[in-house]
Amino acid sequence: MTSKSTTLSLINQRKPRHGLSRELYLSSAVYQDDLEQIWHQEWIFAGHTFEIEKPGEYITLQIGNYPIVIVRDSSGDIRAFHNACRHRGSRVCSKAKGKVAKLVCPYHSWTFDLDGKLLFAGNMGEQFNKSDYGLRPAHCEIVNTYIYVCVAEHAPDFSQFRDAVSPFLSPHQLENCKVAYESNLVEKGNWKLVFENNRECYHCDANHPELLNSFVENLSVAGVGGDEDPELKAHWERCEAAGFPSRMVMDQQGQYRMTRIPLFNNASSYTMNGKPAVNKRLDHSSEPNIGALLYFNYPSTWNHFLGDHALSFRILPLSPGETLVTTKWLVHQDAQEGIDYDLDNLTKVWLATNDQDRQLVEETFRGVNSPAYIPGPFSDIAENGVCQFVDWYCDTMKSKLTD
Ligand code: 3BY
Ligand code: FES
Ligand code: FE
Repeated sequence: MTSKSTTLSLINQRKPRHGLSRELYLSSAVYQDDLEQIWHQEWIFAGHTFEIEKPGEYITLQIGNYPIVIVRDSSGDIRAFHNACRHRGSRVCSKAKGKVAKLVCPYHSWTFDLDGKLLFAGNMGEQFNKSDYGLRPAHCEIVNTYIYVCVAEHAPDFSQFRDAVSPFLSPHQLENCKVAYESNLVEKGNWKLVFENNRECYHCDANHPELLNSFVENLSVAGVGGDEDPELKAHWERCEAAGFPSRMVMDQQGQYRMTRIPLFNNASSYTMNGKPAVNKRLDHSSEPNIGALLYFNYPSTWNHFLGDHALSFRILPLSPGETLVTTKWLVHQDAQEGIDYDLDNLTKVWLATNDQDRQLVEETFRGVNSPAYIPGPFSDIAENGVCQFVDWYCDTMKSKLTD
């Protein structure tokens, strides 16, 4: 059997409302199929426009097998390129971020303009035509400062997601933000375990003491419902009256979802005491407590937006058993560290939570490694979100592998 039909039959063997089998987490053939069918096809969250504010500023990331560089060009536009030199293939930019006048390959100094054009290539002779060797572009779209990249030859439609998410994000004025702190964790677990873990709070009571000062999982939010919960309905109505789209929107295919939830005990931020960490708000509203807007977009990101700050999370698979989790704490660009916010106070809860989640993912990855592991059932009450993710994964893989 080819790897594709092996992956398909593993997916077809999954029992409804049960976890995935061990091979779907461990096998390098399945991992390659995940890359080819999902990571190399879908729109992947790369970073924020305000991370590359000035011409020549760039960030790099690895999307499966594809190294990518995203740069602001001299006219202020953001462009994504395959970070592989058109000479002999070296990565042109090897750092995570930087600022350059031109993109100069470290190997033989081929020099590309910020728009990707090849400007200089020494010793290539008379016949050599520089215009044939510009950097290869990747698809790039921006929605409310979120830069998304797609490495497929033909990218899927982005406009439906943009139209759905933009009204939710717009009141938060992300274009006035800066990154106050960034953390990068390599979790020793398959990327699907990382997203499964994120989609439930069944584990929160036993594992997230810091987060539970402010976060309470609304069980109807994780899955599909919501309207039947009077507290949530009242929260949505209050926030919408204040100009914040809030009522849950779930993509038909289940790839993305937005919803605004109330926090625990009237907390307004993810701090130890529930009070704002930053004394400059992102939005221009006088509504004292807007709770948290949550949005995820499979396979690469989940996000939280509060009154005083926002958090973006990006996951990138590194191997079957390693996933990079990048977290950014976003605050108003005028907020000054030490004056308007204390960095420890701002980051404490999610640094602790991320590390706890890393341990949960790693312990699960070790457990599913056992030949004796058999996928167990999901809770109908507390694991609808995980089931929704696993269903999306299986449906997506099935439809792509049978195309
Ligand atoms: O990380 C998340 O977005 C979700 C919500 C809080 C904890 N986790 C289950
Ligand atoms: Fe880039 Fe040779 S590989 S200049
Ligand atoms: Fe968690």
